[in-house]
Amino acid sequence: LAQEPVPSIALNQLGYWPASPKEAVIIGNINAKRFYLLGANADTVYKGDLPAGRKAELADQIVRIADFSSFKKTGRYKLYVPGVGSTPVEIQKNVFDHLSKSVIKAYYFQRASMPLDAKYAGKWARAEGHPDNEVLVHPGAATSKRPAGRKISTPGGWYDAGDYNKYIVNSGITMGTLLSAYEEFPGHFDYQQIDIPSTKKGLPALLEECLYNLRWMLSMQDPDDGGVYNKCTHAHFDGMVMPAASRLPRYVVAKGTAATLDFAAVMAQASRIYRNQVPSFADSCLQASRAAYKWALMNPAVAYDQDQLNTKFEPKITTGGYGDHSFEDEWFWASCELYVTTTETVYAEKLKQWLDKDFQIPSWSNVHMLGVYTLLRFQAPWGLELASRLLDYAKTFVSAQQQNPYGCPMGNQAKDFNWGSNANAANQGVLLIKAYQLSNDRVYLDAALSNLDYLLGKNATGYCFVTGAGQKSPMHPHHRPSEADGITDPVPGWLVGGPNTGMQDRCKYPSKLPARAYTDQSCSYASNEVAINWNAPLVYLTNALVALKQT
Ligand code: G3I
Ligand code: 9MR
Repeated sequence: LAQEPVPSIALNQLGYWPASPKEAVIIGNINAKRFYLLGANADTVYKGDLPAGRKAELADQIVRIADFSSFKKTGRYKLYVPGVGSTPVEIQKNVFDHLSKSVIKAYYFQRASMPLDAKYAGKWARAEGHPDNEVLVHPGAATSKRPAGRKISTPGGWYDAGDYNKYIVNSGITMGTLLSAYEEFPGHFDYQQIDIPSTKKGLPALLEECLYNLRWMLSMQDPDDGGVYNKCTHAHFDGMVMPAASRLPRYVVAKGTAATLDFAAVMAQASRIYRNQVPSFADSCLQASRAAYKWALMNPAVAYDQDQLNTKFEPKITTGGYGDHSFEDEWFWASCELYVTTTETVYAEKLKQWLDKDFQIPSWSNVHMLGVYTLLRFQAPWGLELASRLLDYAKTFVSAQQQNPYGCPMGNQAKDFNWGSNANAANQGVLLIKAYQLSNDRVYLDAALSNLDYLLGKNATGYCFVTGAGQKSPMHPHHRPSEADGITDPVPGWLVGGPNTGMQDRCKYPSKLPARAYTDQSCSYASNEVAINWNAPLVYLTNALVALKQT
């Protein structure tokens, strides 16, 4: 018999802005009719009624929302529900300030090909891993000028996730999201101080960190034809070892259309952003982008199909595939970025073909929306139409929020809970921020905030899904350095994948229900891994909120 779950309180463990909606979710079949906010001396500073319980189907929980939005006084309180217990609540204007930096700092911890110095990395200092200066051209990627077994150099960049491989497709959406955050809120990032090494005086921390991955990406382009390799990888996933202990051969594998167009998009965007501060780098980016786009024109639909390649070439490669088979979204995104950067009509003509495509929250396999965001940012000719469609789309998330038992847009449908579901919540947040900027209607901002509440603890699992943040956060992410370093605390600032109905690993999950299919065990790569593309929308969301200051 399933045990009756212990009643609990799920809320944003980092806290709430004084001016924003404030909700906690009381989970369980309880008798209490009221909840209380207690001050430092256990004095009641606020009390509110609890509504009747509501069944949350996707978690099989009875939930009640404790709404204390009208209480606006800053301070540190306890939320108390008789028969359930109490939990701390913070109300401050700065509740997301530290988080907005630590989710960026996370990328520094992920750097390949350099040691992490204790000056920056603290107790997570470590030796260099993967110099990647002698990477083999895999037979599936061989050309006459770069035959199989030729050694090339492709150092630096960030490890993708809990593994030590570097994938262009996933770097694409990651860079697009991070660079877009910068382009939307330059004033905020220009003054942000983050403790990472500086290579260029005056370069904002976010751009400094992004530069590290952009330089790696540039080295993944074949200078002879402009095509871009899908990944720099071991043949197989490593065991749970530190980077320096992972020494098996590295390969660059087949070029592909998705990788090459994602690369073209990112480099076109980078060439705008680094133009003033690092002009020669900006020139190289634009040149690389154009060359990649040309390769794609000649190779418009080359999928990376790892199973297929493994029937033809040795060694077989079994690391992440990121095997995308539809390219319209990559064509659109690359054309948008090149159009905005160069204003050349060829790119405008191209992107027009896909302007009418339905909107979807971005994912590594669907980057269409990144193009839309860029067109809107630069007030491209189609801006009005796109803006009104974006607001219509954003409204669907607002109504999802109104229907959701936990009060967030995230999690009304089982399909919200796929591999990396937490990134859906963050990407919905990014979209809602855009809707807020376009309309100035606070309802969108509040919906974005409520998805951040979801990620920081107001969810069916009660976890704050970011390492090192909140009272109950993942301690055993599927992240090789965190697992192998002998340090109790995982590397901080990382969003884990989150509940995943697929449960594709062989871990034991406490529940198989969509909203609760999460387990804080390092075996759980399907629910508890970290990844650069999942952190990126959280970087965007948290920094946008801090920049907008509607506290
Ligand atoms: O495309 C199908 C769709 O048609 C179907 O309706 C749906 C229902 O399950 O599945 C879709 O495929 C999913 C695919 O992602 C595309 O979204 C697969 O089930 C799912 O298993 C697959 O998960 C990917 C996972 O790798 C396994 O390949 C994740 O998106 C992706 O984020 C993850 O990425 C890994 C890298 O390979 C290696 N590094 C770590 C990284 C994070 O876990
Ligand atoms: O560690 C790997 C993780 O980064 C990937 O997301 C995941 C899915 O591709 O695979 C993990 O590796 C596992 C492999 O697929 C199966 N054997 C156990 C590996 C975990 O240590």
